[in-house]
Amino acid sequence: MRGAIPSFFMSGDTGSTEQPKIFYTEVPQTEAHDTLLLEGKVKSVYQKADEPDTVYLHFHDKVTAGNGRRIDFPEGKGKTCCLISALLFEHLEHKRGIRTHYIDCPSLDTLRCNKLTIIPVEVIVRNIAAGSIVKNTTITEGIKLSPPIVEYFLKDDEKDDPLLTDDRVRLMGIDPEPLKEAAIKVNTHLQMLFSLMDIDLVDFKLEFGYDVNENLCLGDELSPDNMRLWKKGTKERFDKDLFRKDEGDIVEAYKYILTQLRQFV
Ligand code: AIR
Ligand code: ASP
Repeated sequence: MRGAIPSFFMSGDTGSTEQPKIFYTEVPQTEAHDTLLLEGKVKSVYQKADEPDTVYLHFHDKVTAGNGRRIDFPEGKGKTCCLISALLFEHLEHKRGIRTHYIDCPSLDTLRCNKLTIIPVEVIVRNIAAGSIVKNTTITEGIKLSPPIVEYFLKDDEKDDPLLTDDRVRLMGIDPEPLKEAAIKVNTHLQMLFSLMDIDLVDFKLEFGYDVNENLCLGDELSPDNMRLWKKGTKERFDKDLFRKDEGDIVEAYKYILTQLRQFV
C-alpha cells in the first residue's frame, strides 16, 4: 500500500545531523537487499523475493560525471542524496498530490519504492539557462526562462543521452504531453519550496515510469545530483556542478541543502 509506514520513530531522537526529519521504518539491510536488479552509476536497485512490486534504491558514496568518465567516492554522499530524495518525494507525494514511486525510507541510504517500468526518456525542466542549453545554443548562462522550458533526452548511456525532439519521443511510442504536464507541476512545487530556502531552482532532470496499475509515476531520485541549485540571485552552486567543474566539496553543499530542507518540508 502506497505510503504505508507500519512502524516508525522520529529520526531527530539520536541528535545526529545525518538523521532525516521524516519517519522511517527499520528494515534490516541484509533482508531488504535480496536480488540485485540494476546497478546504476551511483545507485543499486534491489528486490526482495516476497515483494515483487517493490524495489529498494540503495545510494552509494559515489559521484560520476561525463557519463562515468570522472568518478569519486565522497563519504556521506549516498545518505545525503537519499535523505534529500526522501524529503522531496514525501513533500510532492503527500503534500502536493503528485504520484511518485516513493513508499518510505527504510534506512539512511535506502528508499523503498514501487517498482516502475521506466520510460527511457529523461525529462529536463529549465528555469534559468545553464549547462547543455548554454553549451549547445547561443543562449547566455543565467538568462531567466519564463515560462520554463521542458526538454527530453534519451536515457541511454551508450548513446550519451542525446537531446530528443517531441516528434522523436512520439515516434518512440511515448506521448510527451503527460510527461511535460507532470514535470511542470513538479517544477512549480519544487521552485516554491527552494525559494523558501533562498535557493534558485535552475534546472533538474526527472524520470518517469508506470507502476503495476499503469499509473504514471515520478521515479528515480530527487537530489542535487539531478538539479542545479544556486543561491538566490547569484551563481553560487549547491549541486553536482561543483564536482563536474572541480570547484568544491559536494557533500558539504548537499548537506547544506538537506539542513535547509528539513526546516521547510
Ligand atoms: N542531469 C541531466 N542528466 C543527468 C543529470 N543529472 C541534470 C543536470 C542538470 C539538468 O539535468 O544535473 O540539473 C540539465 O542538465 P544539462 O547537462 O542538460 O544542462
Ligand atoms: N549523469 C552523468 C554521469 O553521472 C552525466 C553528468 O551528470 O554529468 O556521468
